[in-house]
Amino acid sequence: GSGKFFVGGNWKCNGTTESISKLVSDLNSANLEPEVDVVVAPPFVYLSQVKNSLTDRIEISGQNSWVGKGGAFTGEISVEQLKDLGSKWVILGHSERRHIIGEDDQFIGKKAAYAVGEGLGVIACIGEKLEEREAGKTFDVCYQQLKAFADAVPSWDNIVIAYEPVWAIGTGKVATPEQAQEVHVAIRDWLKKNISAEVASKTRIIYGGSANASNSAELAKQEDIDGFLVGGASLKGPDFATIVNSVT
Ligand code: G2H
Repeated sequence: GSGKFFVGGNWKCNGTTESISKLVSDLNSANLEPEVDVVVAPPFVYLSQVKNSLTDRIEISGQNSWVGKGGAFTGEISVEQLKDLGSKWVILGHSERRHIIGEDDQFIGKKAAYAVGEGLGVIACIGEKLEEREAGKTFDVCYQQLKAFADAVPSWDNIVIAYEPVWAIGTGKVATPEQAQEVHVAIRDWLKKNISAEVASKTRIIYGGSANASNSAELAKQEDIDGFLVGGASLKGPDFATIVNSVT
């Protein structure tokens, strides 16, 4: 793998004041391997609650951010506001935003460029749909989404790539370690050819899509899997801790 193992919990649009308070207290009492970067992404409205109650051992991420400086953009949250509340990261290009909300490659690239420029780390998500995999287009789709990030961002220092095959997201149908490894290698090769050997070897490539406490250890053994972006299983503190501790 490349650098420190990285595990993010993407809480998506889940939780209440009460359930999040329970989750935070479970995370605060969990034993987490020291050699892992751990990040959670609560819904915006709970960011302050989480920041004010969660151990500093775990960093905070936004689940999205506005494409530029804040202002008259009803319903949006700016990078500046995320930073103000203590976020170090933002998730961009998640498939739910691509395919349900309709964000396209260029818009996502611009968002990433702005966030990176303002000093926020970006968890840059890419991944193919089932029909694209079945049509043999997995690499093409991933390369196109990667290129949109690459064309826009000024630097790769603060970017983690999350490979999330859409058919594995929230479906319980996790990619096999071999399927994930194959794409992670392809992503690293793409970075080597198109950015630099240094970026290819330093950039963490994490896996997302039905990662859980029972399958993370096998996936984490793969040479090019540098961590996880976890949805459903990140809502349970002990399960999330198990995934964090699956570092090899
Ligand atoms: C993929 C993942 C987290 P889940 O979206 O980003 O969610 O683990 O629920 O498949």
